[in-house]
Amino acid sequence: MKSVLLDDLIKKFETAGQGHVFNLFSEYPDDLKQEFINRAQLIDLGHMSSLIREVILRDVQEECSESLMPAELISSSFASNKSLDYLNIIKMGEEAIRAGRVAALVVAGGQGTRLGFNGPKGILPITPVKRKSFFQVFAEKIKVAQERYKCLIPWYIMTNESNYQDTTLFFDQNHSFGLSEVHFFNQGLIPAIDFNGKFLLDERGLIATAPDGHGGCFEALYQSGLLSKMEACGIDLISYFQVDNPLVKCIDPLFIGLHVSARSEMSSKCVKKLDSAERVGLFCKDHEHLKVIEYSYASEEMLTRRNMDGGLFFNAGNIAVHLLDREFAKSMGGPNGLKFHQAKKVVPYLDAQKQLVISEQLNSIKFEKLIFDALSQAKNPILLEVAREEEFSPVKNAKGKDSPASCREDQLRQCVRWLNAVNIDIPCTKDGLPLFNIEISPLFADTQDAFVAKWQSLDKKPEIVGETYLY
Ligand code: UD2
Repeated sequence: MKSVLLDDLIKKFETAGQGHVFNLFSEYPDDLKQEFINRAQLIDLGHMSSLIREVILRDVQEECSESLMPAELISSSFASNKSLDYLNIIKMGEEAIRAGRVAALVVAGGQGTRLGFNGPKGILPITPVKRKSFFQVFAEKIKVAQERYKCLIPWYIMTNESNYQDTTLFFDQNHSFGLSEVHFFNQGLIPAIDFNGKFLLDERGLIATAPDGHGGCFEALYQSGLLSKMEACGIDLISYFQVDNPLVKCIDPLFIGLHVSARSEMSSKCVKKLDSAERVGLFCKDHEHLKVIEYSYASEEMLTRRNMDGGLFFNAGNIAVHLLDREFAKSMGGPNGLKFHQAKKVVPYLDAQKQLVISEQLNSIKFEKLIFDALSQAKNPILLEVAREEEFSPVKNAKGKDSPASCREDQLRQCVRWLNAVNIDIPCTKDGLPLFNIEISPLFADTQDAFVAKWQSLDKKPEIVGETYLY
């Protein structure tokens, strides 16, 4: 880089109070210098300065107003009653899918630190018998939907700069699991700061940055040109889910039908909370707006408040399954889109003596945009309550609750329920776990109704006498 341009860059950082990041620069080899400059040039210093002012000077804390009430929702009984209204909604959803209006979007750009798994979380083996990855499970659900509705369902996968390579390689090695329309896009990166508002240098001496939150998908979809591609091929409904939940219904005609019939711009699914401490966001109504208050920002009073009947007052848990109108997603990717939240984290950094410091205490602030903040700006949002056991078993931790083991158990219990629905009894432990592993591929059936129909269509029924894989 010409020295005049470098001097200009250094001056900009000095003016922003971040000139210290160049302290070690002269000692870097040329390739690292270039990488440093490339990353530094991408940073919006003006935006960062205003974010830092807000955080450091006003120490903005997340607060939730007292005017919150429980969110209005469509109960899960709507699906079980199979009423005429229900059948009409399903028909609307299926028409939208068949018309090629729906795409799938999975956010897989998180850093997955709690899981302690090195690669991208989506490639982790997660099913009980075939040890399929999250990505393969989702791919099979999308494939089944394409075959059922005779349409093409593009799949957009949000990665971040550090897991993009491994993720795309995994799909190449697996020939995208037979899907023809899989698109990857990187979300934005944003610098982390110390408690004095200063950028940090990471272990390589580059300005420490982190993915900008799953809410970064709006801007990233726009910047990548994928929103324009969607418009060109008639996609106006985006079925959004997270990479860590293999029970999710990737393409759900009921959810899509409700969203379309309400002319909604953004809709969400929820489950009844297990208990007041469950680490999920709380859906609530703030005057006429649907909102999610993240568990980490909610007051103890809000988390534990009870109804007269003893149930939780705020009982609708966010499972991070949304439906987005394409034009709404575009508007959320613009300057009036989502605000940044701040989270205090431990970020290893290089000190002035080029020593890598791994602090025992929280030493930095990361900024992230959260997709559910868009709900309060969406017209006619729909909140659909679903059965937890059928649609939600996230993998967050290496062991215990919300772990690969607990998720496999939830998948096994689902197989037992589906087999019981066709009068096949499976020997189980007192916890309802089958005495042998069973796995039902989405290619065999992706919902209980589909399983019953498929099973009844078989002239020769498979015998379930030991470890079984139905596909
Ligand atoms: C999220 C929700 C929580 C509940 C739970 C359900 C938030 C803050 N909390 O908890 O309310 O719905 O999920 O499982 O959303 N991700 C990215 N890029 C990022 C950050 C995250 O793609 O920059 C993805 C990540 O790959 C994962 C998902 O977003 O699939 C959630 O990640 P998280 O760790 O931010 O949120 P979590 O799991 O604590």
